[in-house]
Amino acid sequence: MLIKRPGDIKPSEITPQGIYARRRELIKSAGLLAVAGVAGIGTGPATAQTGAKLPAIRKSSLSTTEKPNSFKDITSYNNYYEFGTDKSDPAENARALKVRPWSVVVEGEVKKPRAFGIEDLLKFSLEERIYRMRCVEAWSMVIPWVGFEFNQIAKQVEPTSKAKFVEFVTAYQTDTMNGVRMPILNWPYTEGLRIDEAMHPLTILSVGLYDQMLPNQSGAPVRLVVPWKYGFKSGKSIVRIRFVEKQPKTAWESAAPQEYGFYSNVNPDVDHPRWSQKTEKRLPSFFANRKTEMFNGYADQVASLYAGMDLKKLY
Ligand SMILES: Nc1nc2c(c(=O)[nH]1)N[C@H]1C(S)=C(S)[C@@H](COP(=O)(O)O)O[C@H]1N2
Ligand SMILES: [Mo]
Repeated sequence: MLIKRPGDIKPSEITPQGIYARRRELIKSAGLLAVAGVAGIGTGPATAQTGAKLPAIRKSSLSTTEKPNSFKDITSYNNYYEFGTDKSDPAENARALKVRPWSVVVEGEVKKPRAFGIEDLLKFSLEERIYRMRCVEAWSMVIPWVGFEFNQIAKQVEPTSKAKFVEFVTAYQTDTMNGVRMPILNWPYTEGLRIDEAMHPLTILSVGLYDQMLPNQSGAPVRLVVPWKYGFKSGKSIVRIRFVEKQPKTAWESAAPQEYGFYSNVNPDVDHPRWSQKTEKRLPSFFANRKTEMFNGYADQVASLYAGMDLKKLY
């Protein structure tokens, strides 16, 4: 194959535009269109649960009162690079994702490691959490997730005193994900949180959107949601959760360490090396005329987690 190994790519090539240009180039030069075509199939029983109606869901006092984006906005403009790097790619290509059977293995520094089938996860008491979500690319949306607090999982597996961080590993399906043939990231996509961030009541595992099971492009059947951090911290289609002692390396840190830190808290005072983070466009508006707020507006709830830390260094 003509594809470079991830280590051969300069971080400067990993701009949204750079990825796009590279991909066009690769498709042309390697004839990958045929390979990419596998993502068109996949509407069999394996995906039957996606989109199914959820029962009446409790409302949460932790929801924003801002007006949510439409279901269509939320599911037609996505980042899910395993299915392509254009915002419209996941809606099209993630149809192939196999979401049943599904289980999430929870292991590492815990007293009771176990796997949770998706059926087990759906038994947690689900509530609606309407959150502002802010992408590092300076766009934002308001999204009515349905899910449960991550700390509910922790309660069941009982982390040991050595558990200082949590690593999240997402699905790697070489037969359904056309994007993983591109050396954009070290697949599978991984993310991490410090244990107190993971245990914070705002951190949820989401299984639904509005009154439906999560659409595939949104991270079916289960994804993380961390509303005070840039969107990439919210890993989609999670298969493994590890409680660990040392700070895990995340996929974006490995790809471009000078651009993406471990914490990645939304912060208008720390620009991305190549663009400002002071403002954002609230989709579907086209204009970046909205002021970005510290911790994406969740400072009252989470600022204390970072007391004494230099957030310009630890971005
Ligand atoms: N597995 C995986 N998870 C991912 C991504 C991805 O490419 N792969 N993109 C991230 C980014 S950059 C953002 S902004 C959010 C987007 O979530 P949404 O499309 O549901 O709004 O998902 C995050 N989770
Ligand atoms: Mo993002």
